[in-house]
Amino acid sequence: MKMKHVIMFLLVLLAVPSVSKAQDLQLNDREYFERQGVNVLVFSNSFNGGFNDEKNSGIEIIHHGVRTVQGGAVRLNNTPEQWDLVPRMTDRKVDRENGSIEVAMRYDDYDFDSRVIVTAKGKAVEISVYLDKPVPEKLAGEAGLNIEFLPSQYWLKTFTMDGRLGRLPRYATSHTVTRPNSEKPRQFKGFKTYDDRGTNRFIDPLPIETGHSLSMATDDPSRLVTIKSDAELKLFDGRMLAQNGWFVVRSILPKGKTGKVITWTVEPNAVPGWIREPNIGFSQIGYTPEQPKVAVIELDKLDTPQTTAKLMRINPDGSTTQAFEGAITSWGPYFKYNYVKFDFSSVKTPGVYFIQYGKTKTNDFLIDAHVYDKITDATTDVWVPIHMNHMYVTEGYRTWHGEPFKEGYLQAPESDHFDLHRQGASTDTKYKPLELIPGLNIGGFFDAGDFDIETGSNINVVQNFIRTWELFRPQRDETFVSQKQRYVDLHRPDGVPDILQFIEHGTLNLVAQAEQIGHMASTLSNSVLDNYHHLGDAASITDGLHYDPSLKPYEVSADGKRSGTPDDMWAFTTRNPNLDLQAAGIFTSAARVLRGYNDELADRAQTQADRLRKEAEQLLSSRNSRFPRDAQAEADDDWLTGTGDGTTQISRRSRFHRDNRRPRSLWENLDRDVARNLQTALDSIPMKDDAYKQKLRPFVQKYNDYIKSFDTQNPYGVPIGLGNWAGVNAVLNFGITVNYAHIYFPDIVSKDEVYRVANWLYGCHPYHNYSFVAVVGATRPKQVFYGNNRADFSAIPGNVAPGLLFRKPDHFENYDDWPFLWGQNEGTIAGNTQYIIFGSALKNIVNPNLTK
Ligand SMILES: [Ca+2]
Ligand SMILES: [Ca+2]
Ligand SMILES: [Ca+2]
Repeated sequence: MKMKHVIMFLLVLLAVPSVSKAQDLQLNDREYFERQGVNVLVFSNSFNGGFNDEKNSGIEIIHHGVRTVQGGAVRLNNTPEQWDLVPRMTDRKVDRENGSIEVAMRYDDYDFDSRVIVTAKGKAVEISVYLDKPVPEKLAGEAGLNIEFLPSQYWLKTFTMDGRLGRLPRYATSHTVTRPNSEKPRQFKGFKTYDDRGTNRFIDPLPIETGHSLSMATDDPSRLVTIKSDAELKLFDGRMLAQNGWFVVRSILPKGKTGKVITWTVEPNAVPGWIREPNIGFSQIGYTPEQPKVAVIELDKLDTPQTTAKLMRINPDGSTTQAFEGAITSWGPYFKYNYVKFDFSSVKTPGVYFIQYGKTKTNDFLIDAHVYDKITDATTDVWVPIHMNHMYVTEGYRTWHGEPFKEGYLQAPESDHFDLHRQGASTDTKYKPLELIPGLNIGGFFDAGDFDIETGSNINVVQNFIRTWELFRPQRDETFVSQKQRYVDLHRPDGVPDILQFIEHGTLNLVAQAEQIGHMASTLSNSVLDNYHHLGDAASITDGLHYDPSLKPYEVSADGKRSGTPDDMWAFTTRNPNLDLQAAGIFTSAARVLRGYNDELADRAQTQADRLRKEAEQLLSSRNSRFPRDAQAEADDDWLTGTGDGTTQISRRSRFHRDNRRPRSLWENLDRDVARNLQTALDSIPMKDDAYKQKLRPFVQKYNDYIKSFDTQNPYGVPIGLGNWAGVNAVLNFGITVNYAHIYFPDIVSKDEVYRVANWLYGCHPYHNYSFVAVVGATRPKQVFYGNNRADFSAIPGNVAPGLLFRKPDHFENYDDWPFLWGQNEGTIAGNTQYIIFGSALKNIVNPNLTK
């Protein structure tokens, strides 16, 4: 045996006893219960994200490879919403001897503690709730043991409750009651997710069924889960309150009792001998003839790898022939799966192909010199114009949205905010709290799946468009934009390059902020939570009428211009000179770009740039300044204004030395961390002489080693993030730097490296092989994204998903039938415009004549 084979053989030997010997659930080394086809996780992920209930936490079941059950915990609502209170995990104990995991959780708002113990019992787990003190009076009848089932994996399937038959509905149509607001457990920070229209009552869903023995998905062995309890089980449909709700099973905790108060026996069915289908990762865009072509195949750890795979060609007459057969090579284990590779780089004949690995065939894809030609078109022609705020946006017969926020923006009062913003005690403006700040309802881009203008993101957007314009001058004109009519029409050329119009649109809002407020707002955002989670036409988020507190809620003034409904958006205006400095940089470069196209706006931008820069410098340098200096803001300002020089420029993420607050030089930063700082150095090359470029060479060499280091870190050769928001921004950053390193130093960073990130984005990644970009040219893009049309299980073309969300301890996930997890499916305006730079650079490398 060759060494590699010996290792493979040993791995198989090691893997077998721990999983397949016993068909009972076992507590494994990664601290979850496992049998073939079933993983039961107990607070491997706890409720501690930035947005309360992210449907990612508590007791979870990964059932035949799909995380279909989560949210198992003591909860205070029949069907918890995102902003309902979540318990804080105060302790977690793993008891290997008894095969159990104990979790202590606490609701600080109600001084309420409980413990949940999950114990393996044969093929089932027993879930028990223990109380040392009875349920607090206020929560009696409200606190219960809940667990949630993923609607898209359970709808249309059959269930039984105590033998009675039912079918889980595709759409929410069960029953609700209303109850007095005084009975509702408080929501996150006291916000309200609902507008009760003056009734003073909230909606409470009624159960679809109740009983003591529930089987979910009796018609699908891979989803069948049975729950039995002496306590009453209630089955609810969480979508009655919120489109992102799940099916909920719940037992109310008894009043006045302590000790073991509820026990459930939960048995997820396992399909005998189940082995996950191989996930063949490849680029759904396809490949150019000369580029490397390596499929990464993700295998169940119990699967035996094939020795070869085939590349099949689909001929123009519809017949299929074998184009290539090649060896499968082992990469090895990465988290829970095993990885092998199939290299078919030698196939260079243009055509339509698919991969055949054992019995698994992929969908078809192209090998052709032009596969990258259109990769940014959906993003620039469709996604970006649809996200233009304060405009009516139309496409053919369809109106994407009317003109939003016609009543403008009010000065935010001192407040905490549900989207992680804050308005300090001082407004730092001449406006009184809730006074109208004129002129802000112009220009700007919706943030992401929500509709606010995050100033920092909008600065990034304009910066990304300016970089794209100055580097590639794309003349593409597919969008009609009339600022006078406040009207955007897709696929209607108007004689002006669209990128220029996007720069203008972003600048219009940012300059208005500087002029009207005097400095940059942190955000222009919703004032009430009940219109923040809006899904639908952006123009209907607010009533378009000025808020007048002298009127009663829902009352409209006689002249039809004012209403008593407090729905107007707010401007958060606490001053941040670092943000002002960033804006000043943008204004200088926007003025440069807009000169000759919109001179009036160019002048206004330059005026604000000069004023903001001067005032920001004063604020930052004054001895008793309450503002810490932000090196990134200065670096961006340097780059954008073209004033950076290689000796004083500061890297994007570096910080000042603590001791003397002296900025580190670029070279010091490159010495410390070339991966983080090379992009800044590359951006300056056009302004520098040859000596600068020569001095950079050894750092580019080091960066090339860094690129190659990913080949041993994971099977996919790109940086893979493990955070609570999947890592597409880091991957795009990496891709942009690789592209630029290749453009300026092709003898060091070879052209082969620029395809790494493209492969990852377009389908060569864990979990599934769909393209993360809803892009032109891909055979199988993702179908659902967390865009503002997510309630329709749809996508806005050109969106870029964050991608693979990591769930501890070993699970990567990207749902493509459930759009509502923002950490894996929400494209953002900053990320999508970053993608335009990445894509423009890649197109330009592959086909230099393309973008002009
Ligand atoms: Ca936002
Ligand atoms: Ca245009
Ligand atoms: Ca209003």
